[in-house]
Amino acid sequence: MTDRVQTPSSNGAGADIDAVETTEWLEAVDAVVEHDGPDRARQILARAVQRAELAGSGPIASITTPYVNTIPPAREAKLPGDPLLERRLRSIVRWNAMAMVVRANKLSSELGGHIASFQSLATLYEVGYNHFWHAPSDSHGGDLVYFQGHSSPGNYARAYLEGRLTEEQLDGFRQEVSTAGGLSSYPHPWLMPEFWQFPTVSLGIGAITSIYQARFMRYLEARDVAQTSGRKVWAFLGDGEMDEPETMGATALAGREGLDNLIWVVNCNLQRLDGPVRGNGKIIQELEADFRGAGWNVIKVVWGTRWDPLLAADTDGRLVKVMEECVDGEYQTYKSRDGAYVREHFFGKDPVLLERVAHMSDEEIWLLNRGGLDQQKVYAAYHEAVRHTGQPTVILAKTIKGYGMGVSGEGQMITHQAKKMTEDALLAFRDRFELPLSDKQVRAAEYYKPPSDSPEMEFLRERRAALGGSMPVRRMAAEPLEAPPLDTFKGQLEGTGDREISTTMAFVRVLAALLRDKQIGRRIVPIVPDESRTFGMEGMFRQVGIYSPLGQLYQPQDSEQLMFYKEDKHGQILEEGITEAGSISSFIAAGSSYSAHGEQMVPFYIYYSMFGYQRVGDLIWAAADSRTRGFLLGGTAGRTTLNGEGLQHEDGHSHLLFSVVPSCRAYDPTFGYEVAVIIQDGLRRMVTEQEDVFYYLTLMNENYHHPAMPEGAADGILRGMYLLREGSVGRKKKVPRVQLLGSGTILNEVLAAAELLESDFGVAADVWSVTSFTELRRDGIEVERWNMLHPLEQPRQAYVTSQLSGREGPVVASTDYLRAFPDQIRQWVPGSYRVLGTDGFGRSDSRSALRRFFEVDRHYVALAALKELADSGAIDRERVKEAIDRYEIDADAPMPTHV
Ligand SMILES: Cc1ncc(C[n+]2csc(CCOP(=O)(O)OP(=O)(O)O)c2C)c(N)n1
Ligand SMILES: [Mg+2]
Repeated sequence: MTDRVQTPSSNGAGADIDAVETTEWLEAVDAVVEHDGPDRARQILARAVQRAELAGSGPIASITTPYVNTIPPAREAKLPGDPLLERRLRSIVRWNAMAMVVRANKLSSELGGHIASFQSLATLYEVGYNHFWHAPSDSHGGDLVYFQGHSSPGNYARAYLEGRLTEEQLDGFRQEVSTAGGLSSYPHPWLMPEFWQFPTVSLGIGAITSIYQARFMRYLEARDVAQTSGRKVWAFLGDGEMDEPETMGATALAGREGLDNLIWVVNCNLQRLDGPVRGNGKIIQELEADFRGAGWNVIKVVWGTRWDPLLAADTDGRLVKVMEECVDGEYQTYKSRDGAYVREHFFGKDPVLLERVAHMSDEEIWLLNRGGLDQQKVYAAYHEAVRHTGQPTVILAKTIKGYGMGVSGEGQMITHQAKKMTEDALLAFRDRFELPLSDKQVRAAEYYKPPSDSPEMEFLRERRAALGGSMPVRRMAAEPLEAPPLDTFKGQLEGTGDREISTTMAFVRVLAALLRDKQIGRRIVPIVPDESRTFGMEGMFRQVGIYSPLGQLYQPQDSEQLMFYKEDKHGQILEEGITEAGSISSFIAAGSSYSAHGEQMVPFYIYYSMFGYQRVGDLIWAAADSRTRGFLLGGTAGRTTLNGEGLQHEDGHSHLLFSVVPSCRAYDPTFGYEVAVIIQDGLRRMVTEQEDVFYYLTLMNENYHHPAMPEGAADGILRGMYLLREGSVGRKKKVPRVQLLGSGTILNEVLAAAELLESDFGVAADVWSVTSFTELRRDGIEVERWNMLHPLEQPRQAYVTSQLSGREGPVVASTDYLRAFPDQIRQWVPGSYRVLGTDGFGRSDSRSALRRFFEVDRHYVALAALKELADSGAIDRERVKEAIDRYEIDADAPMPTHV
């Protein structure tokens, strides 16, 4: 979409404004080549190119520019207002952020917290707060800022000055259970739903989700759902965080789609937790090349204003040469020492430079500041970033980790984890930032808030009022929507008659019906990572189109066909390509749109179940924390149902993984009507009631008949189980009886087992469809807890118990998942309970061979039931052996987990 090496200054370059001058230059090059050879020409041109880049030309021939600021001083927009006042305000924020961590750890050092990271970030945040970030208001939709997770004390300190948090709340930092209104360690919408918008502390997650957020804002606009232009997404990332694959993994998308509503600020304090990020290199230069290659506008903010005269005088390039030769490990060490050390070890690398700074005192050398800590440089960078068009912008800001912490951490290896400050360091901090605190107040780490009518407080209020109010702030709900009634999915409720279909197909039909729905249709967001054809969804390409900001610039190969591949500026499907991390990021953006944009959207993200939680579990956790609503569909699930694909594809555990997410409702439906009931009720809960839950449904690709929905089944489907088949023998005479449980495709094996038990062994079998062992367990846990806490009251009964008690015979469950999955309900099953499951690595074969191998097929279900009956004395043991022989079961086959 954009020229990959385009920069602000090269915008519009092209027309030759002086052809004669150009010819002279070219002739000069020719002459050099002729006299001194091409090597000499390269040498001269490299110097000339560098000179132009230093003047702010942007990159010319290479992908990186010299190790100086991208914006030359002459082009800087000037910070409006009173710089000293802003410094004083920032110093107060710095103090309070530090004090809250120090105070919490005086109480108990087990609470933890971080001081050093925010101290390196303070200027980068405060310039944003004072001049750039719009809160949502009548005149602006609001910018979305992804704050760095472990710098949260900086945000709390700001909120305190703005009157949003009290001192008691600051003192409740990291004490959310014992203190009313205590503050969460990191940004967690789940814990502070009116404050934090985006969970960022798991490194890399803020990065990738911010890209897809910016992209989703474009989508909302293209789909005519919301006006999002003029709003920016800002993400603050650590330089160490850049090593996470999630951080850099989607930068090309942002470049390709020209997301100029996205601004990343990388706080290059040169350190991560253990030590330097690139001790032997330079992180800023490395990132510059990476981002430029990905099509981003790169703004380096390396040096502060105090360096400007030295750089201006550096006509021979000696200073820049030393700047480029120094590695980050050295830059870190300089800032942990003093001016004399910097003189000797930095300027001392070149005697001419030593000479050049001879007139400066050690103190003056020490005060040579870094760009990311200089409000003027930061302001200029932000000013350019918000105006840049056609590309996302990354600001690479050089700072100092633990800035101001002195002996307690500045530039020190151990600074990341420092949560205490020595008294001397506290006093030095006070002096350095000129805070009006007595020694006693300093020693007690008292909070400081200037009087309400002080210039600092007036400025703070005036700026935030001008920018629409306080930030961060999170919207908890949007306009409720009506969920379509259940008969919208009539086709699924009535069964398939003679036709055999899969639950995936049933789901696609449900989705198609939703897309057609007048109320909710345009709010549905289908998300697929290159698997539409696998799931039989390719018909939707043509129907609703694949979103592309460019539309379709080519005639698709299959254009003659009815269902051709259609990209469209207004397309509805997010066809993400092969990125599950990107897809789940889109899921988060869409599923939290009610909050970020005040518009409810309903994502349906369908993928190979094995490449779901297992692959992107931490992002799923972030989705839950974000209070995301929507549907995840684990396609072609089960360890024996996706039979040909083998070990890496066959999922026998995604349900267990999802069972750990408190806000996830997970189901393993067998029939189309179950899929319809679950989705309809999910919509009701999410878009009408606006509960912050999301759904996980497993879908299969095995075709079979789907019956019509039995009367009254809906409640049981949602709660987790209902009786599907009543044993037919034994109505008149007394025969042994069993209760068989199953889910997903294996429920069909269970139904077949019931027939075998009746016809071959005269045993009556009732069959239950268990749509969610996980929901049943949740209910059981809650009931058990209530009973424990209310010993004198009438005990309540778990739903499983209420269904199975009064029914006769042992209980046997079989599913396409590990035994631990049905085992979840064991303690609420009355009487004996035997579970079968697909423990072990998957492999390829026919479904029946695999089900036999994993011992979950109809014959094993029958065998297990007979064994339970024999153990209870209801039948003879011989009958169990008879089943083994009749069904040709190899009693000495190895455990599937051992092979
Ligand atoms: C995925 C993940 N891994 C590890 C951590 C633990 N952790 C928190 S901060 C940090 C170092 C961060 O360094 P950097 O990104 O440079 O940020 P800085 O604090 O220097 O600004 C680590 C390892 C985490 N929060 N998330
Ligand atoms: Mg860092």
